[in-house]
Amino acid sequence: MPPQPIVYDAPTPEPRASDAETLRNEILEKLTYAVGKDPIVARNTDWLTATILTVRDRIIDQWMESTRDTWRTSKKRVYYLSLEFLIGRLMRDAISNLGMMESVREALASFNVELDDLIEREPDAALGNGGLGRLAACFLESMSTIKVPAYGYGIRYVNGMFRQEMSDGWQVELPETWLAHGNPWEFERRESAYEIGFGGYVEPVQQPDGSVRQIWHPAEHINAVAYDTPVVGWRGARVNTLRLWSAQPVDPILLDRFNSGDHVGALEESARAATITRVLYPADSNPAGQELRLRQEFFFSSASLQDIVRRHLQQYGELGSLPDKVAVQLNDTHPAISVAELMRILMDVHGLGWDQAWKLTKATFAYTNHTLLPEALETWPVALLERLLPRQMQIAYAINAMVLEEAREKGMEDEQIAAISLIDENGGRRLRMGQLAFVGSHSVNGVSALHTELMKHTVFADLHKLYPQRINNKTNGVTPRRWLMQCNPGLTQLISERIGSEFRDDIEQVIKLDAHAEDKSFQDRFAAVKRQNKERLAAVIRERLGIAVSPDALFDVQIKRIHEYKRQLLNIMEAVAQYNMIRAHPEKRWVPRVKVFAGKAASSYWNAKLVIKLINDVAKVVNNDPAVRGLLKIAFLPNYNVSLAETIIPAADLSEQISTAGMEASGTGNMKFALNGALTIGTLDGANVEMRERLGPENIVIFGLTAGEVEDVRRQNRSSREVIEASHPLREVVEAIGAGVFSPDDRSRYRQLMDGLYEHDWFMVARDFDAYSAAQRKVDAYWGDRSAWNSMAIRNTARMGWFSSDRTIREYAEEIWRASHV
Ligand code: B1N
Repeated sequence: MPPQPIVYDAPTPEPRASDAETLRNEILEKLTYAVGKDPIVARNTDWLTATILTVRDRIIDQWMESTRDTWRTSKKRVYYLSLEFLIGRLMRDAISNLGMMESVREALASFNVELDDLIEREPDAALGNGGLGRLAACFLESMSTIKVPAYGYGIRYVNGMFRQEMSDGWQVELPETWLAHGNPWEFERRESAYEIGFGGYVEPVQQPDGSVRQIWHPAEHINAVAYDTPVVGWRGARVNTLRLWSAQPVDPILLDRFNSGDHVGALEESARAATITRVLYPADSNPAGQELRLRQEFFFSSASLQDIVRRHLQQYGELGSLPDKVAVQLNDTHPAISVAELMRILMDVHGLGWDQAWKLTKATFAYTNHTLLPEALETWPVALLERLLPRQMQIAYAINAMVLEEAREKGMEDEQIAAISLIDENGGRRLRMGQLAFVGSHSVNGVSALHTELMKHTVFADLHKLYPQRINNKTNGVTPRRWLMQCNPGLTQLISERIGSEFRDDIEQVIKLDAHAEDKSFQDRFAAVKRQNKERLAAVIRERLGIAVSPDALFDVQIKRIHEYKRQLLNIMEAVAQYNMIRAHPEKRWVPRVKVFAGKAASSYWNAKLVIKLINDVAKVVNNDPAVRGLLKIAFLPNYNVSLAETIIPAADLSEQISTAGMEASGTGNMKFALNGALTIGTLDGANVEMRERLGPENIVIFGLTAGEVEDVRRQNRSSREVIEASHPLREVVEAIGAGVFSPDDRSRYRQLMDGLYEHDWFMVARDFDAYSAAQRKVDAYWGDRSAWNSMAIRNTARMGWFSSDRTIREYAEEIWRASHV
């Protein structure tokens, strides 16, 4: 296809003004003509839609300008392929980034509508599980902010992350329907549709020049239709696109089957297509090994690559320059099949030879690893791939042969070669997606310094020997717009009063606050902001749980997915120990604490669900025991999501980051808390290690085994029995929970969970217990000197600027993508 000429001086509408008066008129116009509602009967959801449509117009002006700029300047485009984008609500983010907060508020007030009420009405776009999906969302925002021309590519799930309710303290999962009232942010692009094949066979076809081309004849075809959402950077610097694919049948209805009376069969294809993009797999850090998941992965990979190649050809007319103009980042192995699919597109569709196709593929892709948990490393049965994606499997075999040949030439032994092989031969042959992504990329990165080092010595040890330059580190970050400026306006205001406003444009400037950490009057103001945020959270806890908590207590928070390695169990067990101590020693001066938990468990993860129940069981006893005198309160807030995090994080005094060392790749919640002035209690795991370096060891409470020590204990296969028997408080807790003290309705409910700690303490809950307890008492002591506490809190905020996703993205842009940015 010859490149289409692009006309750059095409007419554009006048950019919209954003004063309150103009906004008022336009909101009314949208409400009337787009929503079709009379303001007399309009509800908040109608006003919300009208407001979003009004704001959206301002974004579109900048969106078109950004897109044109990339065409005009021939800048390299970055494509972030991710099965998850946990973007949450978009309206406040957009309004705030466009600097329209006050004018929108004023415009709405003239109709007696409260902007904050509308903000609360917007559903969360929960197209992700946890950290990995939220990281993708922070990255999108930062790429717009620092002006990297970028696209996010993912799936438009009809049902995102499930809604969590509690029934008698147990988690129940309900479908989440974020699209129920329509989605005013998205643009359906019917014209951007691609056919995605599945199944069928591969036919070698002799070419006129004597070469042989493999032609895939899929048995099944499904259309991928694009839905675009604009992503606004800070001060509207740039607007990038989040392009989500929806599966649609090629033939919506098979008329001949319908006419012959087979009414259900006539819609079969339609139903099969719809299934692919219907629901997000609610699995965090453990793979969902079903065929539908593989279909999702290939579906969005293939659609994205076809789109990328089409756009490149349209502008440049040839494929040799692909890696100069295109960088594709694979967010974990979920899009790893892309390596084989791009090879197929280059060779079978565009006729490139193997060597050139391989060179271009490797130079185009980069891969981010997010976990080392062995059970989380994706592999797919070769038999399934041969049936569903026969050509891609053939290519994977050929890649494998080439890599193993290279390894042998470099003198590697059989054992090492087996470790490198893309095919896992142990128990049914499976394709290892991590290995495929590794060999098909020029860069492989971990998400914290520790995690990256562990990658080199564990899963990728042998590939690292073969390609020693490939592994690199990019420590995660979070966007300070959402995670400071928007969620904590009080603190943001206070900071700018003290050090000026430059930090809004360059978050690393918050370091200037450091000089004010010992200033008593500033400490008081800092504490006053925290107190206000705690009052807000206390109200939420009262409304949702009927539990009264005092904002004067220390708010101790653990919010994240429920997982054994994250050790919510350690936290609640320590709370039980504290409960025992308060009752045993009523004469002591205990620090009043509110323990806040929130998080979802994967639907099939029994132990995680049991821990939720345990937290609720312990809460019931502790919260209602008069002997506790309100000194300890436990609150499990249901349905944790991005919006709830935005309420909880600014209100935290203490952030729990207590994973078994070596198991949390990075963590990003840890960064959000510290940025908002919470002290961290944590292990030397993930990014906690780098936080300690930047905060100074005196401003973070570290405890427990190191990753190396955990490895030693495991290697020696040591039981935790002596540990439990040697610690009186620990033994008391294990025995009480195990005997059913907190579950009188079912005394054996936690028996196995507690028994397991003696011989199978894989997560070192027992082994780290005393150290954790001691660390908590150290926190109590710090809290006793409130001025010292406040100065630590200020230093946390001041020194967290480096953990901005702007910094992370700058590193990706310079060191991996070689893409332009500011
Ligand atoms: O990715 C985050 C890290 O900060 C966390 O430490 C890490 O646990 C998280 C399979 C995952 N790793 N792996 C996943 C998610 C969904 C799925 O289906 C694995 N999530 C992480 C960002 O780097």
